[in-house]
Amino acid sequence: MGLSSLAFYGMAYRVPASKRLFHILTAFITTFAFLSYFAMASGDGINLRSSTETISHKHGLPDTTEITHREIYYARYIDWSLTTPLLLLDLALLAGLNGANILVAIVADIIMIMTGLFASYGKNDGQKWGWYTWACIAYLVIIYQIVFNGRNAALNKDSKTKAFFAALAAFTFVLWTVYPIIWGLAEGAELVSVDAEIIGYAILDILAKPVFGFWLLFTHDSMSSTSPSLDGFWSEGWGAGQLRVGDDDEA
Ligand code: RET
Repeated sequence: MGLSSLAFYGMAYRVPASKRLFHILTAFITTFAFLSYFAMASGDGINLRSSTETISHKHGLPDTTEITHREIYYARYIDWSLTTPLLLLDLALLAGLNGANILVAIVADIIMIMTGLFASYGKNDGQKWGWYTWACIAYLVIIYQIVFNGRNAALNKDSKTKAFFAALAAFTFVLWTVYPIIWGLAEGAELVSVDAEIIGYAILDILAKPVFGFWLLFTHDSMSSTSPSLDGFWSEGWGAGQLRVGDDDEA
């Protein structure tokens, strides 16, 4: 993550400021992920969840309640709450999605990650799967915005951009759908170990961030049509004709 961040900042430096939006967003994504992995590797951003489990006994013995513990890597959720909105922004800008739809997709995404975090700390199945359900509904809203509305918005773009958006959105959709499956098997049903969970998420994170980023930026740099060119403050700073400090004093 660290190396790909350096590569993305380097790639940003090589293009004019007006063409740097995708580079900067993508470099932020891997920078946040690098910091989150640094936290988890050094033992930060992890704590224990205690949940209660009811054990029913045969032969007429009364049910007993058992308390179980599992490590929760909450740094992941801080990372995802910052990086998944930026990933969606990359896709939405590529498709040319309008501002209202982008806002809905990003708010749904933040809801998905926050409710996912609550699900992870669920003390019983009701809390765990209740929060998980809200997160899945939020995920469906994101899919609707990016896949359905995004595809419609991309129809107004040239054929190369359209095809590129379709491929990148399909890649993202397939990858993102594996996250709730891992969650269900790991933090949810506890069918897989914490180690397997770490490996699963690590593979997905590498595909969803550096691989996504290199694909986006290399393709983008070779296709001038995909890049929104941002002039004004973004590339020039406040200059003559935009903000004239002290105008009132001179009058
Ligand atoms: C959770 C659990 C609750 C249900 C759903 C989830 C979805 C998570 C997703 C995460 C994507 C993360 C990415 C990280 C990049 O590195 C929170 C696991 C639906 C889609 C792309």
